[in-house]
Amino acid sequence: MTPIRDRLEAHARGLGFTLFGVAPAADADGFDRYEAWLDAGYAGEMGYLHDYREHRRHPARVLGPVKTVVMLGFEYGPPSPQSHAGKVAAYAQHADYHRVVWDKLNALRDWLAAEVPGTRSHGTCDSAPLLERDFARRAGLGWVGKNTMLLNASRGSMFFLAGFLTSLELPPDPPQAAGHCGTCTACLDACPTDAFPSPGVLDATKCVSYLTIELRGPIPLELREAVGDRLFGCDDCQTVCPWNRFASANPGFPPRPDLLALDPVELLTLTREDFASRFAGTPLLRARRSGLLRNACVVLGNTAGAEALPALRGACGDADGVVAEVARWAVGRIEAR
Ligand code: B12
Ligand code: SF4
Ligand code: SF4
Repeated sequence: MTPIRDRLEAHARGLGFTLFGVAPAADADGFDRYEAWLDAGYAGEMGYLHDYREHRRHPARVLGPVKTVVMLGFEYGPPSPQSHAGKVAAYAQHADYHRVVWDKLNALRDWLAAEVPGTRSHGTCDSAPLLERDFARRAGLGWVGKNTMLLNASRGSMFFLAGFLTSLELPPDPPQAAGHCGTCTACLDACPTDAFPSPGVLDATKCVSYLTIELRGPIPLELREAVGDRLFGCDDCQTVCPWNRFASANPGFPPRPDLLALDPVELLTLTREDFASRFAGTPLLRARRSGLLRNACVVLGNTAGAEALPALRGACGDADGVVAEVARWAVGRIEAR
């Protein structure tokens, strides 16, 4: 009979995970790096990374009887073209991946429990304190590039990672021993905000992804211009990476046409209720109305002409102080042009 490891891999691939590797449930190799990164202040306001800090040392803090950490990759592929200014990062042009990936992880858990009764398993994708890139490297899925992405030599980096922790003992795959960045520095050179203090280390407080998605409150003045036309997230350190010539779209996870046609001027007219219904089931909800309208003002301040002024002047009176302040900044920028 085919070994359970291979049957599990076949089942995971059938569910749409194109990358599969097995790591032992051991201390995270990168835990010291993680602590140093937090202590340097690079996590900014992402308090959840400080909470349960110690839990990331060993996966047993997530699932007590864990013996094996299976790491999986689910591709979202390169960005699709959009009809207006205001780029949405490739991963966010689709339905919210969390629900999609969690459903697949639950299906994998149920399948394994039926195959090997008594097994306990728990799947996670951003939902548990697990250093996902660290375990992915350990499971042989790829190396950590100078842009800090987990990169695979046949698939690039445009995929989500998920961890499947199980009490079943499986033979581990060899860890990825070496990186394949060589002398390349394309990602470091392309970063619009110069967010890498050194290769392989990201100061999240400068990263456009953090500034447009995670940060509540105003984007620091000195970084607004560099945000450019990025409305939600950023892909620059991935799109310039030569390994992403191998990144491919996932027919099982198509982009949502409405997210490819977002108009930052129109976004400024969204009420709280409109925002909730318009973006239900999408990753953009994470920025909340305040964050998304703030970002729309920054994009318009950087790219638009006088045609955006009426909407921006309307936003100057927004009850949300963050939106109102950035709208005034954008009006000033357009008038100065
Ligand atoms: C916080 C976070 C962010 C922060 C900080 C990102 C960062 N680079 O640290 C912000 C908001 C900026 C961010 C942005 C993005 N993110 Co994010 N993010 C996370 C999250 C929740 C935690 C990451 C973390 O702990 N960072 C702290 C640093 C220190 O840890 P780390 O990056 O994981 O790196 C570890 C290893 O690489 C290891 N390591 C590195 N080199 C080496 C070498 C050796 C020898 C060893 C032993 C270990 C080692 O050390 C580190 C500590 O363990 C993870 C999900 C998760 N649970 O892991 C998603 C995650 C990393 N993000 C993801 C994505 C898709 C993105 C974006 C592409 C989204 C976008 N388009 O806007 C950008 C990419 C920006 C970038 N260049 O990283 C994916 C990445 C998939 C992949 N292929 O790598 C993840 C895994 C989410 C998921 N479930 O798929 N993100
Ligand atoms: S996602 Fe954009 S801003 Fe963030 S590190 Fe990469 S290139 Fe820089
Ligand atoms: S762009 Fe070059 S240096 Fe950066 S991750 Fe890709 S191969 Fe490595």
